[in-house]
Amino acid sequence: MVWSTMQRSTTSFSSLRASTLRVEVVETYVVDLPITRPHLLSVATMQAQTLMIVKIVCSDGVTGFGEGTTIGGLSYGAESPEGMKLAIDRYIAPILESANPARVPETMNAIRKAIKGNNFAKCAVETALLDAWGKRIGLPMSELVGGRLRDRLPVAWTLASGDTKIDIAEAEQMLERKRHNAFKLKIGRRSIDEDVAHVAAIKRALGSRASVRVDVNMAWSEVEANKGLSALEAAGCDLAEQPVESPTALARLAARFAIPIMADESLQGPETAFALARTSAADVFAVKIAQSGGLYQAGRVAAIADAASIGLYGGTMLEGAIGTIASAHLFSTFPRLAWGTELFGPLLLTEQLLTEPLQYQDFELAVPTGPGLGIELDHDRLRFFQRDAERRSISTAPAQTGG
Ligand code: MUC
Ligand code: MG
Repeated sequence: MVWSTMQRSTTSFSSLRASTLRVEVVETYVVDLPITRPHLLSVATMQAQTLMIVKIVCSDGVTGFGEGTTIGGLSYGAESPEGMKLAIDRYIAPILESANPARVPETMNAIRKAIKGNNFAKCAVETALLDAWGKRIGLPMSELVGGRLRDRLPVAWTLASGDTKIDIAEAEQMLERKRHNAFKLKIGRRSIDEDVAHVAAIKRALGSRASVRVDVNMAWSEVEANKGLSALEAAGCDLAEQPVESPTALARLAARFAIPIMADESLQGPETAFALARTSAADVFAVKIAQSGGLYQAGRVAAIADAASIGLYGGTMLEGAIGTIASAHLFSTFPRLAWGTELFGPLLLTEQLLTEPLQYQDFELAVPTGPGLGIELDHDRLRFFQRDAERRSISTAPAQTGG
C-alpha cells in the first residue's frame, strides 16, 4: 500500500489472488469548483462547491468513479469532503483489498459491518464499484439497482440568492428556458415574517406556472413552525421540507397542517425511514443516496416510504455529475416519484467536467443509457480543479448543458 500526499492518495494493492477479480487501485482526491452565484441556506452560504472523487481500478482494467459532496463543509452534517477522503484512504480501501468488485452488495455489507456511520464516503465507494460493474457487463447502473422504469426525471431548482427580486428573475429565466417549473426556496435564516413575505412574493409572481416549495433546514422550533407553516399554506406554498429537527415534532406538524411535510435531514438510512414512517412523521421523503449510505440503502428507504404511502422526492447534496447521475439511475427505478427530483447540482457549478454535457431539457434530466454511470469524465479539467494540483492551462469549455 502506498500513501501519497494529503490531498491526493493512491492505494495500490500488490497481493495477487490469481484468477479472481480484485480491486487494484483506490485513489481519492478533492476538487474545488466555482458556482454560478452564492447559494444561501439557513446553515451556510456556499461560495463554491467541493467534490471528493474516488476512483477504483479493478484487475481487469475496468475503472469506476464515485463522488461525495457536502453543503458548506461541516455546516450541514457530520461528514466533510476531506473527512470522506480520509475515511476511504485509511479505513475503506483496506477492506476493498480483499473484496471481489463484481459482488458489490457483498462488498458494501463488509464495509458496513466494519465501519460505523460515514454514509457519504460509503456511497461514493459504492457508486464507483457500481460504475465499474456496469461498465464490465455493459449495463447502465439503473439495471443494477432495481431496473429502470423511466428515462427522464423532472428536476426542481433551488432559488437561494438571498434576494427576492433576483430569485423571481432567476425563476422566470428557468421557466422561459423550460429548465425548471418547480422551485425550492431556502428559508430559516431570516425572521418568519420576512421569510413568508419572500415566499409569498415569489408565488404571486409565478402563479400557477410553477410549484413553490420551501426548505427550512431544521432552523425552526415547533412554535415557530406552527406560525410559519400556517402562513406558508395561505401563501400557496406546496411543500415544506424539514421545518424542525425533532422527528417527534415533525410528526405533530404533519398531523396538524394540510401542507405536506417532507423529511430530509431526519432520513439517515432505512432504520430512520422506518421510524419516521411508523410515527407518520412526514408526508414525503427526500431520498438522498449519500445520506442513506449508498444506492442500495436509498432504495430501501424508498421502498419503506412507498409501502407506507409516503410520497417520494429525489433529493441532492448538490453533487456534481457523478453523484447526480448515480442518484438519477436509482430514482429512475422508483415506481412512484410524485414530487420529482432536485438533481440540478451540476447546473449550479460553472464546470461540469464531462466530455459530453448532461441533457437538461423540457424541465427534465435524461438518465444516461450507457454502461455504468454512462458519463465520460474530462480528466484534464478534473486535474486542473484538483486541490493543490499543479495548475496548467486548459481551454475554456463551452456552456455545459442543454436547455
Ligand atoms: C437540502 O437541504 O436539501 C438540496 C438542494 C439545495 O439547494 O440544497 C440541498 C440540500
Ligand atoms: Mg433539505
